[in-house]
Amino acid sequence: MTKRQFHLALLKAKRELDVLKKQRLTQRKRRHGVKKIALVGYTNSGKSSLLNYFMQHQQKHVLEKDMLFASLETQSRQVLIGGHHCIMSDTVGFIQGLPHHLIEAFKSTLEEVKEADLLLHVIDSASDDVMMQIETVEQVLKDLGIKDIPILYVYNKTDLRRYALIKAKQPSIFISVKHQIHLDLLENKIVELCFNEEHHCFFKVPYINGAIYQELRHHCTLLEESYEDEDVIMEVRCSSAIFEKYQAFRLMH
Ligand SMILES: Nc1nc2c(ncn2[C@@H]2O[C@H](COP(=O)(O)OP(=O)(O)OP(=O)(O)O)[C@@H](O)[C@H]2O)c(=O)[nH]1
Ligand SMILES: [Mg+2]
Repeated sequence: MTKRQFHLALLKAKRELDVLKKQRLTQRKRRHGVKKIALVGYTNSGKSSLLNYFMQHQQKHVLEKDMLFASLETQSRQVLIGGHHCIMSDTVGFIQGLPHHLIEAFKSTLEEVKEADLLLHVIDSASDDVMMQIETVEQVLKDLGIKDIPILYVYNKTDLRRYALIKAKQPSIFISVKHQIHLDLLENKIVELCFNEEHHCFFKVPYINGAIYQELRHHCTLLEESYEDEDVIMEVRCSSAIFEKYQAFRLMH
């Protein structure tokens, strides 16, 4: 791709992003409650392919292409993971060296990521730049202020290279979407992180954080609840994903 083509692609992306921003606002209002999983990762790593795999029994497909910025919008679909209904969001691919004026536009497409219970960081394990790509994505997440949402590192495209050479970040899983390798293990891992309620803990939620309270009520098994002057104390059983995500509200003993 020439420099000129690259800039034209960016300009086109910017225009489309403005339209999509409006659509997303209305979409987001409609959904809450179900577990949310967001696919993040460098451009071309296989995010849309993975979402398509999970939606293979449904009609609609998301755009999957070997090109820069194939996915410009955050597309969310309802999928079944290990028998559980989840919302899975495909996001715009991250990229290094994005021109300054486009960074904000890209970040606004990632608002959805902040609301996720689990992030699947999809990595092209066959890329020569794998470390740079992982770091770029982590920097974007950091810039978005995301630090408490659990991440599963999904090393994709293992059909292309001897992935044993990669020192994986944890927790991780090695898959190939194209050849459907280890996708069952991926599904198990997601269930383990999202649905196994292995934590027994207390949350202290100020009354002014009504939305957080609702989320916890929806995602946890409530054992007991008591009311203080400004907070509600919840004793619950919850998954690792919730345990990490709402860390700031957890009562430490
Ligand atoms: N060899 C191989 N190719 C794959 C695999 N998974 C996806 N691909 C290919 O990688 C290319 C990019 O896949 P996408 O799913 O569009 O990637 P993406 O992460 O959504 O890309 P952006 O939308 O640009 O961020 C496509 O040509 C896919 O067919 C895999 O497991 N092995
Ligand atoms: Mg895509």
